Amino acid sequence: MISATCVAPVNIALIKYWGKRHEDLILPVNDSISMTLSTDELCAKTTVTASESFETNRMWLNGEEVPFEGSPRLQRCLKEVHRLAVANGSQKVPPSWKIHIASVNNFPTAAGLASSAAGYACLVYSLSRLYDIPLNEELTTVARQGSGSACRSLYGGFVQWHRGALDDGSDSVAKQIAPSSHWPNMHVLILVVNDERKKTASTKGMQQAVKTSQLIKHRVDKVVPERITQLREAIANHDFQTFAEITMKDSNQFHAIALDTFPPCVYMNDVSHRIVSFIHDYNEIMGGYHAAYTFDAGPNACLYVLEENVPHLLDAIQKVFPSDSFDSDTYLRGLSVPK
Ligand code: 2P0
Repeated sequence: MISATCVAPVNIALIKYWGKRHEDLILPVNDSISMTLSTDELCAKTTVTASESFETNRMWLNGEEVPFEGSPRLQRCLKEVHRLAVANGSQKVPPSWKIHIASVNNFPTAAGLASSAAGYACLVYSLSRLYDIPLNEELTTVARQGSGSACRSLYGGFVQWHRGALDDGSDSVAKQIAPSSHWPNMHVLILVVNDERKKTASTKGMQQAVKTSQLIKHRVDKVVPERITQLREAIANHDFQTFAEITMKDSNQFHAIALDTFPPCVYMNDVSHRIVSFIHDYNEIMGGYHAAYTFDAGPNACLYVLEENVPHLLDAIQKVFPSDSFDSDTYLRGLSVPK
């Protein structure tokens, strides 16, 4: 018997991935950029074990068994890992041995908090340790085939997922732009508005968007390429003003596309929109961008803020959104201030 245990954090996109050009290979229609959070906060922890005595491949998520054979994505990841093990000449695990996977998230699953990104990144990285495969761009193509955004969680700091041009997806890889030490005072506050499972899963939502949204074509051709260049420059120069503006605009455009999808996908709720207004008012009072919001496929807010501005912002949030101003199933709390 042989085992490996790893932890992988979530990543929060600054320029969003939304839409595929190939469903099975998970090839995106546009590049995206994210920041990976620190491992002490929102993360997945996975143990993979291979044994001669296991009769089938099995997986447990948060203690409950999930059907391994019923998940083409899990099977594809394992198949790709086997392929890389052969290509790398690794003989650590005999090919006939079956594996057991046990994974836990320390945050709500499928509530728009990037659980599949951390989950598949963690699975693929744990398998790479088990099979003795190096962490490199090729490994990101394996995580990508579990869940698109997972390829970005294999690296820390600021990461770009390149859409690539090839039909086989071999150039659709994640690359680190800068490690977290490059901008150590960049923090993220996560305001949990609602931790229920989202109504429209991302995979389905983006499929519908590609089919029905007219805005998505404009975004892919005319908007994202320029934003990628500008955001990379802003990160390189520690330029929070440009960083904040691009991040907020890209979140808004992603949700505009969700609404332009037919039937529409509504991920943000009234509390989310109140947070957007609050951040704009706050920035106006402060005389410049001191905080930037971004929302994924759910109502929860991620706020980017520099460390020196965290106490003041938290204080303002607590004044404007006292916890008793929400009904029982809607609440808001500052969850993390990771590095
Ligand atoms: C992102 N999201 O860039 C965007 C922004 C949600 C909103 O990546 O179908 O769970 O497994 O590739 O990766 C969510 O999509 O979808 C996502 P699949 P995934 O983070």
